[in-house]
Amino acid sequence: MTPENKVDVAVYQKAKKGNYYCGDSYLYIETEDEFICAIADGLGSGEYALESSQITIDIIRNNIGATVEELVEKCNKELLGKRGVVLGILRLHFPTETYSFSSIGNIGVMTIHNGKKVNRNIPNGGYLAGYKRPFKVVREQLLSQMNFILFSDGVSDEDLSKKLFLHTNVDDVIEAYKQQTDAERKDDTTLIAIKYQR
Ligand SMILES: [Mn+2]
Repeated sequence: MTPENKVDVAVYQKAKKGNYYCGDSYLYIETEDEFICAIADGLGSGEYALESSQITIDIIRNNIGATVEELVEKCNKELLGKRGVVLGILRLHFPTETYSFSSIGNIGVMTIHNGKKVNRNIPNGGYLAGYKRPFKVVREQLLSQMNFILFSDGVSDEDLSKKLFLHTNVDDVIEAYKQQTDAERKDDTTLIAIKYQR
């Protein structure tokens, strides 16, 4: 984090046991006006799963400034005829002090304030593969200090212990996660710890 940044990030990522490719892709970018973070998980695993998840992430990278709604729709369009993906996008918008997120399929988004979960996303069912589908976007006020966790479905419910929420430092969140979870993964696993401070 440079002094101008408002957001700290730390990432844990590991491929499914025995796989060379991790089918999960992610990105995070901070600009003057916003911070955006996304995880895309290609259906199945291996090379084709990775291709679809990378296409999705590239679209988001090339459309900074777009709303979460616009990004989900753009990604969906580009995935027609390709392996489907599940997608989670979190966007912090500094000028309006709001955050918004959406999850299509099994990407978890959690918001944490003062060591307590504020919000666990209600994922929209299904996945993106080019077909029009309705989806919800949650939009809330951004408080002066908040933590967020984005994670793919390689993260189990038991893995999300209370301990993770007590840490505000992002490196401590990742360290706590590593200590309590198995080194061998049953599925591709991505967990991103995010801290916002005004
Ligand atoms: Mn997965």
